[in-house]
Amino acid sequence: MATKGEVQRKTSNVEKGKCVDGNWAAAHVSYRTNDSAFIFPITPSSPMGEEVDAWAEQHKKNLWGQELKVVEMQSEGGAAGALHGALVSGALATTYTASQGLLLFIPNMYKIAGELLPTVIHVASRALAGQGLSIYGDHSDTMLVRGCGWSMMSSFSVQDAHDMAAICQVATLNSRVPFLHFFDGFRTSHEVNKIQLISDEQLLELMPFDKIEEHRQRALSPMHPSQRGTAQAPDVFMQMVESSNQYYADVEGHIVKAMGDFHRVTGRKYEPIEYRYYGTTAPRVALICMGSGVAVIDSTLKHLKSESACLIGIRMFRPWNRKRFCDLIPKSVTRLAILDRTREGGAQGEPLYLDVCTSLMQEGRGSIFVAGGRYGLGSKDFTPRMVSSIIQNMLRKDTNDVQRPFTVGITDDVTNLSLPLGRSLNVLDPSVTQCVFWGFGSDGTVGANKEAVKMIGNYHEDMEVQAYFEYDSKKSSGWTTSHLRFSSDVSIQAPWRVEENAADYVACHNESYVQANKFDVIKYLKRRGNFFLNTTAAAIDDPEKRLEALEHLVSPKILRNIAMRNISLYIMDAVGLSRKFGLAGRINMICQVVFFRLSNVIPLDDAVALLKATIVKAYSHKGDDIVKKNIDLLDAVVSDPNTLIKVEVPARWKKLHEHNDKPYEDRHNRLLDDEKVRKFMAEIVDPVSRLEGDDIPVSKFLENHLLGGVMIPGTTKFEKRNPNPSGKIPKWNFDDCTQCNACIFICPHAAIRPFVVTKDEALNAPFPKEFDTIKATGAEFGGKKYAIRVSPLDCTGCNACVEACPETPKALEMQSIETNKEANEKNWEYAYDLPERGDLIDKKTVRGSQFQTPLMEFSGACSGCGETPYFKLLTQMFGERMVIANATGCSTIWGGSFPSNPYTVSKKTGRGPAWANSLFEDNAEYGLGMFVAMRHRRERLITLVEDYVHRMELKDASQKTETESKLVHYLMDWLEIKNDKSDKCTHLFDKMKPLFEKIMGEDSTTGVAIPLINRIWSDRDMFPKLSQWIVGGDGWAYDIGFGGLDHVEAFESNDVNVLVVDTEMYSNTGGQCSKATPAGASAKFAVGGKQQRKKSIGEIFMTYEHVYVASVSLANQAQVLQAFIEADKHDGPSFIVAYSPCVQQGIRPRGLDDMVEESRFAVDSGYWPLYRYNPEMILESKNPFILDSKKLRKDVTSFLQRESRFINLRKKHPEVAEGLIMKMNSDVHNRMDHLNQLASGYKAFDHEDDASVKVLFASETGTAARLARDFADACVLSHVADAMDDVDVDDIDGGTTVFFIATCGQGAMPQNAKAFYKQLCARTDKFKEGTQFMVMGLGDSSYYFFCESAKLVEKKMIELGANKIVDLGLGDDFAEEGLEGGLHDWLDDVWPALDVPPPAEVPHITPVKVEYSPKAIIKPSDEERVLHMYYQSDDIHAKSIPILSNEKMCGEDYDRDFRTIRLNTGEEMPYELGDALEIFPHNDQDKVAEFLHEYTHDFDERTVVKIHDFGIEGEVSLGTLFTYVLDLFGKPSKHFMQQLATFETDEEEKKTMLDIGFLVKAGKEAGLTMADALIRFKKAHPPLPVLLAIIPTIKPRAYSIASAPSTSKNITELLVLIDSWWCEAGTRYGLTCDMLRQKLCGDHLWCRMKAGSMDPPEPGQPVLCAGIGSGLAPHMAFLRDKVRAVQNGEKVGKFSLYFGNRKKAHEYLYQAELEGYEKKYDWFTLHAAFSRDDPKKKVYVQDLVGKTDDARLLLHDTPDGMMYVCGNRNLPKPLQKALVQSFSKWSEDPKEIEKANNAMEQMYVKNRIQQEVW
Ligand SMILES: Cc1ncc(C[n+]2csc(CCOP(=O)(O)OP(=O)(O)O)c2C)c(N)n1
Ligand code: SF4
Ligand code: SF4
Ligand code: SF4
Repeated sequence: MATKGEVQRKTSNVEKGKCVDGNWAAAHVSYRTNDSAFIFPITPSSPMGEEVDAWAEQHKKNLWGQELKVVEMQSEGGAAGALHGALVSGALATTYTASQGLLLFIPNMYKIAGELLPTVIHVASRALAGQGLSIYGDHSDTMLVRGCGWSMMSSFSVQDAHDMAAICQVATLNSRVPFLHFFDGFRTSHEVNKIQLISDEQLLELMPFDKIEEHRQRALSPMHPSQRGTAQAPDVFMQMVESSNQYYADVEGHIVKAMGDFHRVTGRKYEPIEYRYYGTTAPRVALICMGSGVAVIDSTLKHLKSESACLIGIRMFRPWNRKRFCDLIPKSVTRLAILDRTREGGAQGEPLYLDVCTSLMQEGRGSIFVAGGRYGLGSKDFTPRMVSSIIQNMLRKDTNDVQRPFTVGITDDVTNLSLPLGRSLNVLDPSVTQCVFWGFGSDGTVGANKEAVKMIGNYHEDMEVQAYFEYDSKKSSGWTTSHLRFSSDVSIQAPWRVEENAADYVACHNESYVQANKFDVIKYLKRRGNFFLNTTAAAIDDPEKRLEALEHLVSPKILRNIAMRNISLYIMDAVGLSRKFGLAGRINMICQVVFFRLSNVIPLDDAVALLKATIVKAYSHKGDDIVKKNIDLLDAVVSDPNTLIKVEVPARWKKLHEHNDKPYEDRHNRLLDDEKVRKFMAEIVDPVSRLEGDDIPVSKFLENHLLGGVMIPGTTKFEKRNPNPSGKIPKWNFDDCTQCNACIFICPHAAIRPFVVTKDEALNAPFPKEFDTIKATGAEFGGKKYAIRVSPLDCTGCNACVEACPETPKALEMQSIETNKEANEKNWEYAYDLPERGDLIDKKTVRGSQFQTPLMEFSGACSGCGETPYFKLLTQMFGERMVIANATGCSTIWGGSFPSNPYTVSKKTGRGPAWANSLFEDNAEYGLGMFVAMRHRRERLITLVEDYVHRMELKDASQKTETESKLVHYLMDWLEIKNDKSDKCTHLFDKMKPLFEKIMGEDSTTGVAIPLINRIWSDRDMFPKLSQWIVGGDGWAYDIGFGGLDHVEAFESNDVNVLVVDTEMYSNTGGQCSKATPAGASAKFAVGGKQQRKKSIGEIFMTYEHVYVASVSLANQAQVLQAFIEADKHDGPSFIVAYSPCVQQGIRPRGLDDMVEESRFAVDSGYWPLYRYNPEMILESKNPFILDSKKLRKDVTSFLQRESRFINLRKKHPEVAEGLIMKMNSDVHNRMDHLNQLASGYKAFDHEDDASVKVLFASETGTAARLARDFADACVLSHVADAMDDVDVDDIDGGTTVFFIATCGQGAMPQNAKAFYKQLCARTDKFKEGTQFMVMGLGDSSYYFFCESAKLVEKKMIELGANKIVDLGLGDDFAEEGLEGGLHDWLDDVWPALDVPPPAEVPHITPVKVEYSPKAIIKPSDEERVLHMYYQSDDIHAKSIPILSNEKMCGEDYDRDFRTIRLNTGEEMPYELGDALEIFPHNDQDKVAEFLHEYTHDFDERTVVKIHDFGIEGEVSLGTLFTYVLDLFGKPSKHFMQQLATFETDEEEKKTMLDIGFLVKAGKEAGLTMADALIRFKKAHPPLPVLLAIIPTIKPRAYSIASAPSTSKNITELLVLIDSWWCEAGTRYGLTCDMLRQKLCGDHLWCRMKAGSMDPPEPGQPVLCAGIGSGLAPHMAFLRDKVRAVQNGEKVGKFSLYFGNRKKAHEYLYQAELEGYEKKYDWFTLHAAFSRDDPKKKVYVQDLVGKTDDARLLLHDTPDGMMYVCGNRNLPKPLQKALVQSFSKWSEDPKEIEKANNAMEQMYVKNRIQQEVW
């Protein structure tokens, strides 16, 4: 054992001491003594591979003058095979590995040993994944390979790791037996220590060159051919195995000799087994141990000068020499404690224990009492105190009292194996200075400490140093601790953390750690020690105020301890200082100055000089400016003693109450309503998060049901760890927000969310003023408000949301977290608890998806991580029915680090993603296993359900309970929809669940079915249609897991979805190269730049043809969403590869703050193409490949310049980089050409000529793109549709172009058309003759800027001389028939204009699934149930509401019928001011019966059918279906006629049907309905399933509400015009009107509440309302609300009402009420206009607006005045004119008019004019 004092370290023949860690030490020898290394990253051994790779790149030479050939393999399995191959070919080869990696070596380890191939592999020993994954150290991996036939040598320290590497190398060459050299992962591999290095000359002196020669001569060679690895029969195999025995017998001799030679050359002496005893008499107890534990025991015994205990340290574990071992046990020893750092469940003892026991038996020492113990699993700290407790245990008088087996380091209160710990024990020499530093992940503390240790160690020869670092499992922004020790007197052998009360100096670089409920940072500090705190309190000049600030900040417990223990407290505002010098956040250097000043380890001046040198070295590559700033800052801190303040600790701190930190459950009371969660948080999470997890006893893990590594979901929401070094969070500027939710989509931490809230909820917020809301757009959100809120304590300040906001100006900006801090925190908590409302909206749009609560939130990923947004979206889309198999990688660390679980459950249902990780290499197989098992279980469930249903159907009604009948119904429904990939099955199960429970809980009439029910129940988890996801990083998918992944994708029946988050490197292990790393990038293991291009993995899977493949990026949110939906829908395997910006890529200049921009650059430059390959399209005879990013908009070098991984290579090796970048450039172009060819698809190949019509789209949400693609498919002159930005304006010159253009927000151009439009505007040259075009615009007519983008493009095209061949098409989202209505009309003109036939294909009809039921009649109650099911289905959500009154307003005989209808909507259907009520009408039953009788003899209104559509699952009569569901008496559309015509055989009749003239005429003359058309063209006679498909369903009609909820909460008043029209056959009524005019008080209506399209005014706002006819309704509501406000004493703004109707005498609606208000209130002005009173002088509303001043005064001159317009479509235009008149004061000056016009337009832009028109 090489310890100072006893080892002759300072011989003349050694290099100077060097501060290195264990990995470096082993790698340093290994590099020089090998030819090649086959590597693969795994913690904690990866740094060995990284070091040797870096040295090779620097052209360092091995002993033979060559560079080590370093080859990274795809897995350790691969590395093992390659190692074997290299060895057999005569190389000196090696590898570095650990843990799971070592397990993958096992088969080859047997081979290598069997073939007696000499090698030394180096293992940083680590735990194996079992119930959980641990990257930390123990001997589980090495002990598992002890049977492979390798010699195994253990190192105890960093010096050993270096020396043993050399000794093993010599011994293996001499013995031919392969060697495994191991040292403790992290404890030794990452501990920095000062060691003596062996020089090249010394190594050369040791190397047995003759043996190397022999090894080479034994190699495979055609010069002397031989054969290896033959198959052997039983006759010879055993003898061959036994033939190598002698070699094993000789190994020990070779080791001893190598150690002897090593001693001779270096002066350091080692033994295969080491004996230590520091007493003077004779020991009674011996402790047996391997690894760093030996050093702990040794230090303890030395300190105790123990008389009773000695130590036997095993260095040579294999071969095991029992004689050597037993001979070392003194005769006096009667008891042995054997310490294993591994656990073998179920074995009678661990490996070392077993070897010792058999040795004692065989050497005649069986009388010795033996106890086995376990310690230090997964890097549990092993300390002198534990050693002492082991000795105590062994010295118990009676052996029966000795605990055996035993454990140390934990409290095992279940099996009671653990030993109690005695008092703490400081075994270190007093000369050792101990220091602890608390840092914040990535703040540079750890790096600075590493530098400091080296600086100190190198300062003078005698200075000994040691450093050890700890981190939490967060990917960044977690805590770090650095444990440093220094001594100039003694060597430091102390492989354990600095212990409590032992440190001389503690520094806390993050002030949040000292707050209450955080860490006990000063527990390490000894009495009178120095404590340094970096805090903003230090910036306060007034000492008393400073103290107050400290008292406010620091936990009373810490303050009290400081005072009680006479600790010297120093503070400095390092953050403020660094900011002053333009180095925000870079505090590490100045904190180092404080350390040197207070610790006195070396003179301050010298330290500062050294620090400056470090600065130059570290920051030179960032430019002189940065170096200067750092040095200036350093000088400022050194020269100004006031920067560091010594705090006069007040006596009052002694009296502070120590225990006033709140327990966890109090702090999180709001969230902890589940007892199980509460207990888990209090007993497990709380101590772990305070870093007191070591103290949790075993029982607590069992009590919390964590056995087997199970963890409860959703715990990250409790952490609130404020992971935000920038101190900034986004602020929402709601005025500029269009509610697109792009910001929500991108947030990596789910820390920003949209909330849909009621007005009351907004008002009840803890800080209502700060709870900004705007009216939620979209009819789904009836009366609700939209609010964006940010969680200040979860936001990482990454800026991604701001960047993603498409508006100009942005509707989000970063602001200090301190602004409105409390309000923001409280309002977030409040909003977080509000009801989830995602189910109100279709989640298949980007906007809709983001209203779904993410079921993955607040993960531990780096700020701005590009992986997490994809996972979050997955949970939003499929979260309640998804199962995830996650390959080991970053996503398992941020996604599953105990006890932080970001995967959570829905508050509403308790359901959420089920997540599990197996390993790195087997994830695809693991996920497939899950899928196969679940499919199998589901098939069983289906059989059981079918059996049950069948049995129950055989029974008559009297034999079944009502519950059973109901359940059977539901089960039948489920059987029908069981394969529907949505939440439908889950919802159906929710309905069945109580029925199951009831049946199982009560005596059933059908006893026989009960066992069946129980069996079904036991598989109930299979009722939902699960979505299996297999996810992981590129390292998994491209490399180690590729074989498995390929196998899973290869089979069509594997309905699994794969998501690969491609960071283009192994991010989790620190950024090593994978096959996804592109050529030209430098990464670890490829520091010299990767030479090969990355594999196009998507294309590989496309070759199977049945795999859905997509390549996606966050740059195009709609495409990501579409790919996810398509992948899930695809019946077969899917594969999505997603570009994921990562901190390891070194994005410049702002790191991951630029994540969105980075993604855009990657796509725009073609670096990351976006595409989808959907096999389902083949079935529709369409090209399955769609290239979603066609055009290269940027040069690829513009992307490469943004990332360090490319830039660094350029700096280091410009010529290499140049070549690689050129290669990348040509790769990108070739790939895009190739993808473009695929996208042109077979349509292009079918036609020799190029397409003569170009189809282009501008699409924000994907709708315009979809319509354009459908058009391109249908049009024989076009091939494909492209985004406008994917072509140049020149490309359309001279040709025909068809545009599909959407408009977003207030008239903005969609993202993917902006560049094209810019080009168009910049163009001055006219288009060539023959350039022609047409535009289909898509928009929402409730916006002023309806189809604005389309209009702009059309205008520009015309200006540039292009010929418009079809008028602008207007697809209106707001229209009843939706976009399609306008589209169909437009298409009618398009086909003739292009001179092509309309698409020949038959309109697509999907028949409704319907079958005739054997039942002759259906019970009315069953009909009722079905109707309820229909109206309450997901798509409808209506309620049955009673009518309170239905009164005519205009007198009985007046020809127009205005009515007020009052409904008792009650509490169940609350409404907001300005809402509308939608009423579902139904047909007349008699008319329906009449129609059916006339239509067919095959069925009539009584016929019972089973149906699975329209949200109905079950049996229903056709009478009911045609009466309530189908709009049989609606006007037939052209589309309906086209569909009907497909069933017509008579060509003449068909022609008539398709003749639009016929439709118009028949409508006019007879008010043609669909029923009429079906009878008229009776011969077409579509069968029932088609009939049900082509007749549209009845749509509700919306009526504005005239009452105000503030005065009439439960009663809703409608103002309705019973509209009728005349045709030649007589008066016709609209369906709803017809129904309403007949409804009486007490009748019920099916209704649902809908948001009005206008955002109601606040009482104080000035308002101008203009309405005609029933358009008065919302104005009445606003007015009534104002009146209520006045009655409540509120101040109200002016209200001016302009109302118009036909005749004053009859149609002055609400006349008395309005005139009453006018008289009473001076703030109210009434203007009424009647158009038919005087035929010569028609007065309209707009006339009055134009003539009066109100508009100018209330709107133009008052900044917050609002205008509301309600009436028919003809109203807004003349009103706009009237506004301009009023605004310009009737001026005729064009300038004034233009000004007024602009003011009016601005009002629209700012949403100050709102309208509801029909
Ligand atoms: C057999 C095995 N070898 C190595 C490792 C170490 N390891 C864990 S995660 C990882 C890299 C993961 O990279 P990638 O799949 O790209 O995912 P990312 O971390 O980038 O998300 C490695 C090498 C392991 N866990 N198991
Ligand atoms: S700054 Fe980053 S973490 Fe914070 S809300 Fe925005 S996207 Fe989310
Ligand atoms: S407009 Fe900006 S702030 Fe508003 S939802 Fe969209 S991205 Fe978010
Ligand atoms: S993928 Fe990159 S950015 Fe994301 S957590 Fe891992 S290292 Fe951090």
